[in-house]
Amino acid sequence: METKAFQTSDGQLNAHPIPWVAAKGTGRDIILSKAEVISFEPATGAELWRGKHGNVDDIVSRARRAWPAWAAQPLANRMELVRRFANEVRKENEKLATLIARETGKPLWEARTEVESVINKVEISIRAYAERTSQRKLDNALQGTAALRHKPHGVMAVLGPYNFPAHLPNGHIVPALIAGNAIVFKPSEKTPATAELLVQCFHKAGISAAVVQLLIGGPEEGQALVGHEGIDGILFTGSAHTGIAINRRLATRPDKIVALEMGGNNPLVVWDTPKLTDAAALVVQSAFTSAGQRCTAARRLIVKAGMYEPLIAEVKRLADRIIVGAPFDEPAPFMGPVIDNQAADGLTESFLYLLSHGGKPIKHLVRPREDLPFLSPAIIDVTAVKERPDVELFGPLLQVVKVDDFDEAIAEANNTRFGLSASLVGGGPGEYNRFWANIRAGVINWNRPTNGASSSAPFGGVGLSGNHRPSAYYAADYCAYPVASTEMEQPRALIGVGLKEE
Ligand code: UN1
Repeated sequence: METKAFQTSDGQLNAHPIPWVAAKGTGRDIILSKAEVISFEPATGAELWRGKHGNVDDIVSRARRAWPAWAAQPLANRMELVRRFANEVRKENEKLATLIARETGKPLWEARTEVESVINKVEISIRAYAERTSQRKLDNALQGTAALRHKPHGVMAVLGPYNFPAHLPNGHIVPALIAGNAIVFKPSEKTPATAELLVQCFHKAGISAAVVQLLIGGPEEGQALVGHEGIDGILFTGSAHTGIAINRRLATRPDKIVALEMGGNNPLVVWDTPKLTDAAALVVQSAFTSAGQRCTAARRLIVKAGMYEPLIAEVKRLADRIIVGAPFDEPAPFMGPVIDNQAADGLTESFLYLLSHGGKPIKHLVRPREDLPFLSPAIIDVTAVKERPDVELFGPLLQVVKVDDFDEAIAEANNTRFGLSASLVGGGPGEYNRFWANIRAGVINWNRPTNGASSSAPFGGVGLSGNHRPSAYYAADYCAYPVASTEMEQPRALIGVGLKEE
């Protein structure tokens, strides 16, 4: 199987000839139309939505004009308005869940959990604002008062992903609004319909249409937005490929705040445990939830040699039972298709690449229909693959590595430039302590899946997974900047030394 070397502007990222899956929006939507974004239902191929590309200059200048009044509102008003937004989403919950399911292909039950997360994010963000960025009087007894207060940056660009088209952009938008920023939201060109409905909920809640605006477009609009003088910050969730391009573009602009939530090549280590069924369930949940399209999905299963046979047998048995289906199928599927045919092609190619480089298939990647992006969960033992490509394979493809001792397991787990999430399943407290101390990742779990990170905790990673601006609970930190002030009602000063006699 011959794979094309992938040409990218950042060279080293894709030095390996494995395709960089779902890295950029160059799908058929863009090919079909340059003036319109068209989204398709992955599960049926039917067109779902189309809309004209927005005008970046117009949208940004409208946001700039609206921002000062929004920032000048009392904080309590802004909090009240985002709470109203939560109510609007609650009213539209079935409509929004149905739309997410249609547009991403994820099962309806899962789309409903996404809507719940959107609603819950509001109270969490209000708490986070108060805890992380509220006003504080500082101790400064003899020198007047000293205060710590936070100011919004101005107009924030939110660039969203397609895997959680409502929840993840919302996790930037809500904290940024509370802090007093205006928002230009550019969704993934694969999920504009969900974005449109989300933005309507903000407007119905009474937030001015100029304070939260939708920018429809493809990579061109994304790039124009990132480089726009009227934008004060970029809050991005997506691939490392695009995140690095944003970072490079703004390398000479330290004045702009950039928060990058990128991918992972996340390890799940299985050590000694008598609870095989639970261990297998954690593996399957971590690798195949959302058809593997989570930044936190386990990509690499690292197993102790002695556990290998029984664990893999149990994982395979469970994976064989997974129902792959359309979002509204009955009985409900565990997972839907991947986002589009291009992504399915890339994953198929990656699987074949690993096979032809010494990978041993445990469960083949099957694509029942050539014209639709449904993929079966796939598992491949890559222990014998000499150079394992350290890329994020964004789909239901789990690579397995067998190791002999715990040091080797940790080294293998850390054998990545990414560092988003990692889990240890089994082992005792001593092993977990070693794991926790030595693993490089922003989410480290024990006997829990690699995914499903709490919105009440900071969410981000090290290495290529982010730029040290964790989101979720810590999103408040990058939505406002601290201003330290010392203050007195009257000027009072005296120079005590170094003056000539009068
Ligand atoms: C995941 O667990 O796969 O609110 C994503 C957030 C995080 C996202 C988690 N809970 O940003």
